[in-house]
Amino acid sequence: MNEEAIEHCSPVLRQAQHLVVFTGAGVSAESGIPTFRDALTGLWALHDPMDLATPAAFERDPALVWGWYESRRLQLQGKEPNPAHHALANLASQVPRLTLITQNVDDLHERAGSTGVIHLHGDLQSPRCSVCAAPYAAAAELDLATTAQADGGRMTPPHCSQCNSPIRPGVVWFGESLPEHALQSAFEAAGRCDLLLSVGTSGVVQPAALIPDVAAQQGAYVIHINPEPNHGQYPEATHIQGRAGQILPELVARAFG
Ligand code: BV8
Ligand code: ZN
Repeated sequence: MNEEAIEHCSPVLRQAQHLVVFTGAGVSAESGIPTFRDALTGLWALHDPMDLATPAAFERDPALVWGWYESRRLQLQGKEPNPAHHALANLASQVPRLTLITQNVDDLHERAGSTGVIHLHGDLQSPRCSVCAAPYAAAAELDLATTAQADGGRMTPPHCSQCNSPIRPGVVWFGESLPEHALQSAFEAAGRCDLLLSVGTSGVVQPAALIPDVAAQQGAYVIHINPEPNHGQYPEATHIQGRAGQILPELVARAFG
């Protein structure tokens, strides 16, 4: 673990007045949720997420796309928040102001106790009608084994009770705009904060990847936590190399005792 970097960053965290935390799939990796960069496994090994996470894919084969998202939503029920999620939930009571922005579509931040989480890419828990956007209460339990095996993971999406159109996952697909209010709030917070902590993101997906830049450009201190060596996406940032589940609890303990 980056002893020196943690030593250097803990006083910065202790003095933060408005902290923005920006998370990616890496913060959920230690909960057993594969990141986007991990290869898909099992039934989905033949597919590239980029091919499935698009409006065209849903248009072309709604059952394949709905089956993929249902399998991810239901797998999530067996997962728990990890020490990184808990450290971030704990941090909210230690700093004067914390804004948590996530690219993730899981609900692990909320299940660890974080509130007011800004989901830039939607979430798996809020399917809606693909035409009139009426919310759809997804089946709490579903015997994933039988449904998934039924037809190579394909599951016919339910239909809207209002207009009978197919229900779609409540996530933002590639090529779709991000929710206006969420993006606006995220840019505003990044534009005002004095410290931005980026955790477990490859910084590839736009426009979310601009958030740390917006903070750095207005003079905020930016820290990245990632096990990969610094990919140079944000050269002016401080990089703590390591796993979020290990680094975050240590950083918070060092900063607040
Ligand atoms: C938009 C929901 C425009 C779905 C997601 C060409 C064609 C079409 C579009 C584009 C194009 N070129 C660029 C674009 C724009 C595109 C984009 O950015 N593409 C990329 C791939 C180049 N963006 C979009 O399409 C966005 N919309 O631009 O709209 C527009 C404008 C006007 C009008 C109409 C349209 C929409 C993007 C949202 C896509 N949806 N998710 C779903 O989940 O299925 S994004 C998806 O990928 C995830 O949600 C996540 O946000 C993202 C992956 O990023 P990360 O979170 O960083 O995860 P990743 O796996 O990459 O990295 C994990 C990191 O964790 C690694 O660095 C790893 O080292 C680290 N790690 C691993 N273990 C740990 C760890 N870190 C800490 N601890 C550990 N233990
Ligand atoms: Zn409808």
